Amino acid sequence: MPLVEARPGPLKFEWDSTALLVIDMQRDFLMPGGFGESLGNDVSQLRRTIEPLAALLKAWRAAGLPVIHTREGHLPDLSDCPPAKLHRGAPSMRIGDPGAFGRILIRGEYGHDIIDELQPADGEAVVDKPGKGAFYATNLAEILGDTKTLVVTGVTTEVCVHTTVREANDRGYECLVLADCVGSYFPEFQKVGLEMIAAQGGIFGWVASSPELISALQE
Ligand code: TIU
Repeated sequence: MPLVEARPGPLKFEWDSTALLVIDMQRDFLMPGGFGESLGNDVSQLRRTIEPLAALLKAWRAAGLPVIHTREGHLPDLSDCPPAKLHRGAPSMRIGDPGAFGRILIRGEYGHDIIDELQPADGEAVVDKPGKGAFYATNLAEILGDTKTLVVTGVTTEVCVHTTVREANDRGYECLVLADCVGSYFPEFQKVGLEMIAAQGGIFGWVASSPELISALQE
């Protein structure tokens, strides 16, 4: 049984019941000039995840293991976007407004899609989600089938990654969050967000880094 060094302790799992989740690595969140930046955020804090994630994807695909990508976004008529989400805060651009990369977080627009560096490969599932959590209003649980362990990556650590890990935890999955492959616009949230997952004996799961998992893959 493979074993990965992690916090709060080593995680044992089986490759054939493990899937890689890549959360919301979308242009609107990661590209300079996009929605994330319009909220006043420093996108470089997210962009440092691109290189390690690309390396992980390469090793993961070489091993023939499943990859599931998610994208946060809404239908063009915004019928799946609660007004509370649409009107929250005071961003200079709102969901559905025209942005540098098309209408912000609208399915089918250039900005809604995944960044070039991490484009899904043929056959990999892409789950479109209207919420922060990847299980809410999606068929993710069906896609996962008998999967027991989720390797969780993507952005942002304290928002969509955390919400998804919490949803997964309540649904009985073991989550391994890779610190170098998740990113927050806020360094302090990155640090504390990861601590919150592994605290209390792994209250939401485990935290490791991608080189450790890649080594286990190649053993
Ligand atoms: N994917 C995701 O985390 N959506 C967000 O809106 N994150 C923020 O941190 N704003």
